[in-house]
Amino acid sequence: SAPEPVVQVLLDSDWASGSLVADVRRGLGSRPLRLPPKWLYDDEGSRLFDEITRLPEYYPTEAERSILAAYAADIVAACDATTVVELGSGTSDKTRLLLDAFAGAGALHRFVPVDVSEQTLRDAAVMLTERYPGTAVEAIVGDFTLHLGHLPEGQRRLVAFLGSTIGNLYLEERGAFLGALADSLDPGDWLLLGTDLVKDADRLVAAYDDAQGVTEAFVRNCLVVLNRELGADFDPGRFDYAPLWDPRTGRMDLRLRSSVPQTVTVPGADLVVEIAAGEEVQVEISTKFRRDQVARELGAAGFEVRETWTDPAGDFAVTLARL
Ligand code: AVJ
Repeated sequence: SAPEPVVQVLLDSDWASGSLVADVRRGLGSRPLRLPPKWLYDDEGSRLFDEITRLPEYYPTEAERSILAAYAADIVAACDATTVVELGSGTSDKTRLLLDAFAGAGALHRFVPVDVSEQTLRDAAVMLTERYPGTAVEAIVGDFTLHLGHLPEGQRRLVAFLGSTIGNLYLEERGAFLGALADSLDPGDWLLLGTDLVKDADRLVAAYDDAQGVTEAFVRNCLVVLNRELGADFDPGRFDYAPLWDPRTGRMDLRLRSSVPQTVTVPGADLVVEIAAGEEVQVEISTKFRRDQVARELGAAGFEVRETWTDPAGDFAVTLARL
């Protein structure tokens, strides 16, 4: 019979427990109002995000895929890893380009996908076990900001953090994350980081304000999550979608703006929130980088950039760095 993937569960499968309540208390209990983007990815949110990646305006997914398709063999040749860890792995769709190259070179001894979504991860782990028969698949249901200390040891590791997910973090959070990642790795281990690059404002705004309104539905879904998980009484119709490109911070800020003064109760977080007309809830940021900035932030955490690949248009970068 086919080998079984190993799945280690470090997260409570009950979404309403623990960190959602803490995040909501912190984010909606102070100003500016804020919700961490992690909670956008329930089943419906994951479905909507998948739809986003196929929108004509949303270039990052295709750009990164084209980089991995063109340079996966170069990435394998440039590093000496035999364990690949993927943070925020989802379905590991694009990652298969990388894994195929590692497996083709006989260098894929172990693959460790890490994701908060248990079912997606279990399904992916079964699929990957079948696709890479010589590879031990050791999945971790966990949060990449909390569970870096649980990464398996014993082989040279490459940690892949793709999709510009790092752009969801604020500058200080990126510093803390990269520092914690460096702490959990050994000197000589590798990081493969996907980052979306600064570009024309019109293209950036279009990528987050698509004509079909899929991104708007994705951002609004966070209110539905809070209503379901914490018994909140958000009326999504009383908020307008307000995406904003800030060239000074290099950020797309995705916000919901209250169109009326309103009182929202969130029983599960023991919270009553008075929201003024025009007041915004910050739901997600998507940082856009310059190449020197990527190198600087990696360097500050102790990583040394070895090589950077971009797509022909220069929209997206994949950076290989060594600790
Ligand atoms: C998954 C964080 C890379 O920032 O582009 C896409 C999320 N949000 N459209 C991004 C997202 C709205 C996406 N990341």
